[in-house]
Amino acid sequence: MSENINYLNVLRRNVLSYDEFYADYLLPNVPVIFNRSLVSSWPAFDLWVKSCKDSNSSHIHWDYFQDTYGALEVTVADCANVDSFGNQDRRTMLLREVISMWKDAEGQSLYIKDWHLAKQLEKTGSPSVPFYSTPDFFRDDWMNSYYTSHTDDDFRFVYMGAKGTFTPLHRDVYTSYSWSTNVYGRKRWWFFPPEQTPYLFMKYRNVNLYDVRNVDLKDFPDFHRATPIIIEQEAGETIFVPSGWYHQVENLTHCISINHNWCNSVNLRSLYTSMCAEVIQVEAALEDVREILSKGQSDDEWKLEWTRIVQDVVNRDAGWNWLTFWKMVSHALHAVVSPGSSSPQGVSSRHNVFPPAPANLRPPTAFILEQIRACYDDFMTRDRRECEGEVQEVVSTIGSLLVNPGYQPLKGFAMTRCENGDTKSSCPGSHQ
Ligand SMILES: O=C(O)CCC(=O)C(=O)O
Ligand SMILES: [Fe+2]
Repeated sequence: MSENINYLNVLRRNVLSYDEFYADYLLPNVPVIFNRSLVSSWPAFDLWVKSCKDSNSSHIHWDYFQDTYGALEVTVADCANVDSFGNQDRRTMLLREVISMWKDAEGQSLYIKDWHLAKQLEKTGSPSVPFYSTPDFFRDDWMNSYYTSHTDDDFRFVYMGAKGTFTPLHRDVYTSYSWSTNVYGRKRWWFFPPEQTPYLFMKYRNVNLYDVRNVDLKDFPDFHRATPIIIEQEAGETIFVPSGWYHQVENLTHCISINHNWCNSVNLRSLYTSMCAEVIQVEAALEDVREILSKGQSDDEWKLEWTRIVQDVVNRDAGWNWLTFWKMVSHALHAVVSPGSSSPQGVSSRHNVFPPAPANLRPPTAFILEQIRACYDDFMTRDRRECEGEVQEVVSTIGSLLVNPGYQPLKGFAMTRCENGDTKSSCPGSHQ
């Protein structure tokens, strides 16, 4: 493994315009690090970190964490223990329990991950100060815009761990992007461009490498061909993690970071493809269920039930399915073609903490529509049973909006029926 020098000269950049970020990093899908000026207005730096002027050093403001967030639940990964699926063991603890262990120099392998702090504070209506805001480059974020306004979940996280804790090699969920800002401490990152993904997998097995610092070349014989970008991220710096790049992260000191997983029109096709792959995987795993279902029922009955079961399992396994994907797209598309109007049909709205990005902080409208249309057109070629019920309602609206951006769906959109009794999509270009 040798370091990839091709990207290094463009990696650290001062704050740019959105158009430069879009052209130089989002579209080519390559990483970049921004300096502290991107996030200089964040209260977290003052609230969470105490500077000692005399020694010109700083440390984590533990008392603030204890007093303000101590009673909150956090998910803690134990970096020293791997479960039977090859993931770090996870458990739920109160923040104050973890901090008191750290104060006693215990629990050095514990790493607080995926802590939904912003969501927790919003839920409890906490009067505490908002600790950060999303940098402009990352506001065109369809995942958080949809999830925060329509579900109880989100992809906005805080990470906190002692020196030596780490996140094993992975690709972000659904090939989403991430961005990650170090509020305190230093991290080392390894980045592998997507074309090097095959070097990170076992020969003949669909298992990726766990720790790039400890590789058995008998199991991963092509790993020596990999040329990762290795960088050290300082406090205050923000990293953009492109879509589909495998990466590993190690905390070189005690660290606190804030990160989001996110997506938009630029990586939408990649998310769509990852959903198709997830469906294939679940179908293969449920082959015996398929056999049982197919016995004694008409083709149409069992196939519809089978599709529903697969979508249900995809949802439980990956955290979303076609319905969520298309609702998210619908939410974003609505904001592009008819900003200011109410949410699309089939989607209930609630308090909007993450509004869709304004036009100057997103790609050109024609590009956005083109990306959605590509996914839509492909979806229309898939088994029509995936587009039934609520999915059909949402996808129909998307189809209509793509053709006629001023389209206003009627309440209770009617499904048409084929002569043989099948439900049939009434979206333009439906799969028939
Ligand atoms: O900071 C970490 O440990 C992991 C962060 C990460 O994987 C990400 O932001 O995508
Ligand atoms: Fe990641």
